[in-house]
Amino acid sequence: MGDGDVYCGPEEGEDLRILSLYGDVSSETATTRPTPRVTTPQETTTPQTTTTPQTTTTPQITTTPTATTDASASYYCTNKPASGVYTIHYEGSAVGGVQVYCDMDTDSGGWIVFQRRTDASLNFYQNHQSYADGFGDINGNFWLGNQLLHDVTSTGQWQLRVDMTDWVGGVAYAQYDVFSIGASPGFRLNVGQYSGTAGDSMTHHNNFGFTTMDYDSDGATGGNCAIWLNGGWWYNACHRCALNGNYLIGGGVTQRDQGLQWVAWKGFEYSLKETEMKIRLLSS
Ligand SMILES: [Ca+2]
Repeated sequence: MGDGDVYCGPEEGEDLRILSLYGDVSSETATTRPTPRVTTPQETTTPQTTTTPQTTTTPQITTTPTATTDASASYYCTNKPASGVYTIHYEGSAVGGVQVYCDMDTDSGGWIVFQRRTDASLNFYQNHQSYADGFGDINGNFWLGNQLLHDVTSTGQWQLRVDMTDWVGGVAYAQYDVFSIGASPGFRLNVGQYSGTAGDSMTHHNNFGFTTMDYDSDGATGGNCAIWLNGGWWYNACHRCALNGNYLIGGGVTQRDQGLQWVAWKGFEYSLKETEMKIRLLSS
């Protein structure tokens, strides 16, 4: 949004309220949906037989209790043989589980990836329901879903990691050893204990709800940060990081508050090339 531009209402993105990869879902309710609305391949890209609960011959000697009702590490991305799509189970998940992308390469692996930006192919200017349910392609650009984030992080202590790349080969990350998301509709952010190389831009957003174009829970009294920055986020008034804005092809230095921003690393006038956000169980 350039200087002087003011978005006074939802008209600018009206068509996006029903725009998703799954057709018009605006009349549905969250309770009727069996799984997050993230597209997944028909077949997982990696073998599952060695890690699924029914493989009773596999000794689970690390952190995996056998009780299937316990939200334990076995339900998430631990002990997977390689990065890829896996079915996980957790308290509140759909019958049959939910497919997620596990990052098994970064810092010893075990990460559930819940956001990825690599190009401009997916519009992240989505409404509250879409962010709750998730959208996109789990092997490409996607948001896994706020309801899943809440369900999963409600039990145990979780880490958040954000991996980022710039346009000249630079990489940086931010990690937080405290991370959980509150219940719908607020999906309030609880984050803390930063470490990493990118600088801490997330603590600024701690304790704020998730604001979308149609749900304002930010710290800005004069308007809606999700409209100003073109994507849902846990805005304060408004941001020190915002990774769900419009993807700017070519990226790099841009107008203030545009694109994918991590201010502690690149300032307010730089849009990143790639981002991934992921969570890992720190302790049950
Ligand atoms: Ca506001």
